[in-house]
Order: sequence, then C-alpha cells, then structure tokens
Amino acid sequence: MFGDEVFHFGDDIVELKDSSNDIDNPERLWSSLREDGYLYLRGFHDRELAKKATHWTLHAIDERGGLAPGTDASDGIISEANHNFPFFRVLPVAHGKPILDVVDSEATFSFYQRMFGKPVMTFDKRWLRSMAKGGHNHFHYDSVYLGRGTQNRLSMWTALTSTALDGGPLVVALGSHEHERLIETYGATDMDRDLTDAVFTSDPRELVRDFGFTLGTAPFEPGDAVIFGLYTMHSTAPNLSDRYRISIDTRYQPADEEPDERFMFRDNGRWLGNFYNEGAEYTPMSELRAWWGI
Ligand SMILES: O=C(O)CCC(=O)C(=O)O
Ligand SMILES: [Fe+2]
Repeated sequence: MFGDEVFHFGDDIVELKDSSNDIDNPERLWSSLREDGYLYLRGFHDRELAKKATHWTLHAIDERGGLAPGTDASDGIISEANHNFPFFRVLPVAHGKPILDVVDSEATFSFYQRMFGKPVMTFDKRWLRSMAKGGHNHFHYDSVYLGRGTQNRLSMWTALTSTALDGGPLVVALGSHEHERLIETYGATDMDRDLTDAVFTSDPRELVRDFGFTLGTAPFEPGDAVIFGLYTMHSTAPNLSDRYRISIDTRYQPADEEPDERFMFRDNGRWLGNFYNEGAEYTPMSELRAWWGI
C-alpha cells in the first residue's frame, strides 16, 4: 500500500484501536494516548456535517477544474491533470462554514475542553487537503512543524472522504512516541529556526526494520478522527484511487497557554506558516541523521 513497498493489513500493518467507546472518559482517553501514542475515534464528528464539508470542498475543486468532466461532483473523480488541492491559505474554502461546522463545532470544542480541563483554542490555520492520485505525505513528528509554545497540544486528523486502505489513509508509526533518542534529536528540531529538513523519512520499511515500530492505519469514513501529540510519527499512504482524498488536520490546546504563533493571524490577515525564511537552505535529513547516529 506504499507504492513500491507492499504492506499487508492485519499482518505487517495493523488496524488502529478504536477508542470511541471511551469518548466520555478523558482519563481513559489520556491513558490510551500515553500508552498508544494516538486516539482513533470513529464517528467523532457528525457524519452528515462531515459530508457537507466534503461536498463544499469538492465544489471548490470543481470550480478550479479539478474534477473529471461529465462526472458528478459528489463522486470526487480526479481530472486528468491530477492536481492536489491544498486549501490551507484559501480562506473562503478552508474557513467556509461547512468546514468550521466540523472542526470548530461545539462538540469538538467541548471534547477538547473536557480533555484539557479548561477552555481551549485552535489555530487559524486549518490544513484542508485534497490529495489526487499518488498524493501522500512523509513520516514526521508534528513538533518539527508546529512545536513552538506549549507542548500541551493535540493534532486531529479528520477524514472527510470515505478513505479505503489504498485511498490515502493516515498511517501512525506505533511506538514512535516512546523513542527517546528520536524525540531528543529529530523531535527537538524546529524546521524554521534550525533550517532543517522536516521529513524524517519517506521509507515506511525502515521504521519497521530499524526502529521496531509497527505501522497502524484503518479504512476511514467521513467524520472519523485520529488524535495524537507532537511526538507521534505519522504519514499518509498514497492515494491509489481515482477519487480525491479529502482530509483536514487541526490543532487544539488550552486557550491560556502559548500557541505556535506561526499559525495565528497577524495584522495583515495572514499567518506566517512554515518555510518563511525565503531563499534559505535546509540541512538535509541524511546529514542530520548521520550526526545523530540514527
Ligand atoms: O493528511 C496528510 O496527508 C498528512 C496529515 C498530517 O501530517 C497531520 O494530520 O498532522
Ligand atoms: Fe502531521
């Protein structure tokens, strides 16, 4: 399922454990998070609201010519040009009501408020992604991209389209949240401060072979969510289907703790984001890894 590298579900890649039965028990959820490095919450968001958000995003893709001609927009069939549509900075889309009705919902905020035991906030940047065929991410800790301010922060990856195993699901490297050496070296980098490559590896096999991690994933339905901290390595598998894989990742933390200012609006109505050092050269990960000896 990773292109060249074939993993078999239930064998060398396992199904994430669904914690949705514990939804009203923050203590149990925290204990799963500490132990497993993630929370998989099936049906976390209202399914109908999630589908509205999908529809909204597909409409935006359609307006930009991204859908195959003559097909029904709701099928999300990718046009020949096969463009990814990250809507991060396209606020009319990424901050549209149907999107915020999911990730900023009363239910979502009250969930995090229960988890943190106090009022919470989310970043202005919301990572709404539409992956075309072949599109995927690479393994990383979120700390490297968004680790400034409090460490008391959770990332949530939400599936908006129905995402089969070959449709580009989130993949978690199980055990990576307990790898001390990785956390104190790679995990301690800040890509924009240190001018370092942010992706740890694109090779899932080495994570299994050399680090002893097991990969975990699941087929996702609209509104299913996976939650993890700053030091859980994850990626997405390639979307091998003909349909867009749409997902959104958002961050939540206590409102009275320091956010990562890079993702909050500034006076110009934009956020700084990553890669703001124009023309900078980033130290290659291979060089960093040689120094760290990992
Ligand atoms: O959706 C993706 O491709 C990557 C998601 C991710 O890295 C995240 O949710 O933090
Ligand atoms: Fe991430």
